Amino acid sequence: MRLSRYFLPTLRETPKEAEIVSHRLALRAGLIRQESAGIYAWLPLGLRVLNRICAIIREEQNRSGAIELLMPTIQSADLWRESGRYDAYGKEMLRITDRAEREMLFGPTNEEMITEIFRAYVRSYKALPLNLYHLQWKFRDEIRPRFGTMRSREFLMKDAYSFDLDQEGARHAYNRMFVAYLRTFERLGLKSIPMRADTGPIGGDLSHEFIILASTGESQVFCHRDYLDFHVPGPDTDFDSRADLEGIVKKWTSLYAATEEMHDQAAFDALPEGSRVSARGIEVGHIFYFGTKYSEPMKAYVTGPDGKEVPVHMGSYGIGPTRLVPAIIEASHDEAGIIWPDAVAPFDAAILNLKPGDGATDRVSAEIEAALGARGLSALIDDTDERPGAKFATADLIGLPWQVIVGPKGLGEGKVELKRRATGERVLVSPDEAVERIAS
Ligand code: P5A
Repeated sequence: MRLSRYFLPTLRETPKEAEIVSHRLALRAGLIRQESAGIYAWLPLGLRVLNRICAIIREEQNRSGAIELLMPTIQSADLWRESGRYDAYGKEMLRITDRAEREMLFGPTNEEMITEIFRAYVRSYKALPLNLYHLQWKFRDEIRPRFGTMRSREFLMKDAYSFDLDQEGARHAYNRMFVAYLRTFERLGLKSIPMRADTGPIGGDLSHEFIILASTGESQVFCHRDYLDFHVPGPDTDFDSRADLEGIVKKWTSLYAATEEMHDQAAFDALPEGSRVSARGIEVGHIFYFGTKYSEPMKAYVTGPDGKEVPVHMGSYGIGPTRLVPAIIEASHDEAGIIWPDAVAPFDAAILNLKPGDGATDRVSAEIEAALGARGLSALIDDTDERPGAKFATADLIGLPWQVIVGPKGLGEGKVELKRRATGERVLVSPDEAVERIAS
């Protein structure tokens, strides 16, 4: 992709309204634009990151056995009256009336709708276990939307919903998501810690928030330091093995870890002093087991092996992709800008053509892009007529993992400069060698 033909509206000035670094960098690097309070447009570069995050989330959901569908954003109020949440949800729910005066709403979550879909088709325990998920926009009329897409009113959520015959089955479904979340956040370059959490308006009594430690996090959290070095299960994890998953979850819940609402100061104080971590955290995922809270009032019953009808046991499991973008920036940046982890970078490399219009720099820049493309990697060529200094600053700001600097002087000796954004390390190499190093 050539920058001169792309749409990358970067800002030189630091936007005044942005209080935290991820919000400042997301605006300056041209990832997002605020359209109303807590409502954002995703600009091309930001959308590429969001799409890569969603792709990793999908892979790990699918690996764990969940099945993707897509439910609408607009829901009927009657559905929410069945569960009793229409009134309980309060002002956070955006209520809408259609032309026929029917009461509708912009979904803040989908427990009711998925329960309606389930009960319409499933009658027997033989269809279980079942876990259905989607990636869909949500709206919550938050009192204080802030920090850009970290806490917005309109936001993307991956929400999964599990259905099981009994509590034991539901526990396995919970463990599947628990492990899938550990893997997902690790692949996104983040260290997540599952913490006992309050269930709020979703309900139930078993719940974990997945927290990323960050000084700008909105929640106060408490945990044992050893979690920071725990091993995350590999891709060969057997998601059908109840014993294996139980073992992993036991280990990951064996030490103290709680959000402020669930904090037990005495238990925390009992940890050796050097093991106590009391820090700010960002909630990037939240999982719930709530049994028959929705299936009973909404009559989602299945016939068990003994011929008896029972309400199905459910859980729900959320990840916030539009929150993950700033969470990753909080975890990975320096004074010059963003440092994208390889797995989510909007392009794999920036090619800085220091003299556009020069036959050799144009040709070599295009050749490097093509060679990277042949290896399944993407590049953004800066072919604008900005000064080299401005090109370096933009490249550091947008934070692609590699920079290939193509100038007439270096090319005279058959070399380009290759810079690793994360370490600042630079080497002079041939164009072929640069491609090899980026691809390896
Ligand atoms: C679980 C899935 C739920 O809504 N119902 C379906 C359950 N859980 S939750 O904790 O309320 O939200 C799940 C995740 O969504 C993200 N999130 C947000 N992201 C940006 N702005 C917001 N205002 C916002 N609210 C929730 C979080 O990542 C959260 O963990």
